[in-house]
Amino acid sequence: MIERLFTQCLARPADVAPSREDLEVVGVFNPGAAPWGDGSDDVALLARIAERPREKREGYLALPRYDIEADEITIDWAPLDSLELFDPRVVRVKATGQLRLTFVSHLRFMRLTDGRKLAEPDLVRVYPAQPGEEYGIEDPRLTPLEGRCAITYVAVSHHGVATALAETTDFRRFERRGAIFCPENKDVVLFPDRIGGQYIAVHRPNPHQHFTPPEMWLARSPDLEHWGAHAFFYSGGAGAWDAGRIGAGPPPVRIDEGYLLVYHGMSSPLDSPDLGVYAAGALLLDAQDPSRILKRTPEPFFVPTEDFESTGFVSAVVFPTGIVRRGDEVLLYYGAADESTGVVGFAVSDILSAME
Ligand code: MAN
Repeated sequence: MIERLFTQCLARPADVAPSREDLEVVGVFNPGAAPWGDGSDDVALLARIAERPREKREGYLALPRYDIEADEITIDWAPLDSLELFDPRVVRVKATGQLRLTFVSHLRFMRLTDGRKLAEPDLVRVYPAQPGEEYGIEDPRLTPLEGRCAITYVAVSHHGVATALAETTDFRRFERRGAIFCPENKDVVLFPDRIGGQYIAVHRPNPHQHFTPPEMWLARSPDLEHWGAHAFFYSGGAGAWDAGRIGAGPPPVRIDEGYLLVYHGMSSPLDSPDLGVYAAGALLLDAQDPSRILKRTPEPFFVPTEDFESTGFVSAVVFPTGIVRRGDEVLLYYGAADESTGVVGFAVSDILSAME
């Protein structure tokens, strides 16, 4: 493992105001990040805020969701014996066999000064607004692209987990452009440049029939809305640290040697009750043909070590979703233990030297 240049916890649930007094924030995590772009060292974050009701009812579990028509969070109270509980985040409704979340997420724009200090934690709130978003909007990735910032985000509903596109030019307005990858597909990130005239995305289909563990795929588009030329890209080998679950982290960044793609992985298989440890590795991709993997870190270079990464809503998770390059350093913005947001610095040269 390589040395961290610094680590800082930027925000915990207690630092964030809930949407309503009867709700508690259980997570401020998995943020997208981009340079503010006004000549300062400021960074824009778009963080995921997960909430659930404060009230507890004996024998019941609260299943929050967003009522799109009423434009507010509403709670379904489910008798405990009607549910299968196997994960702090998701439960299965026995009668239908379908999953529900124990929280509902929205997004908040925030401003960091110097990339490391949370100056404005509550600039603008973005709530679910479409039927495909009723169980929440999650894990946004920000990609500076052709003078604006493209946003890919996860839209969860009873139709499943899809990925949608939005864009912003001022880190205040969130202009939706609709679903771009149908369920089940998330951890979608965009390359910051067109390559061969086309936009490129890394995506992570999650097949219901498990002929394979989850894999990362590449797709191409002329306009960011129509995606095709789907091709397998990368998955961890049998028994590897990234064999069980895998997905792109932040969008790839251009460095002299090609594109650096940071991704998350975990060794436990999808249907295992053991959640294991979420850690991050990196791939170096050819700049002209990013489907060519030039090098990779055989082991994760970023694993949970700090208290706020080791203990939380889901323990032992570092989940990078934002990246800002500063010369030979990258700042990684990440979800810690599915609860807090951190920033960590690495030297690009150290990441490259850990690769084979
Ligand atoms: C997984 C986790 C949760 C998330 C759901 C739906 O269970 O990543 O945090 O809410 O998927 O996206």
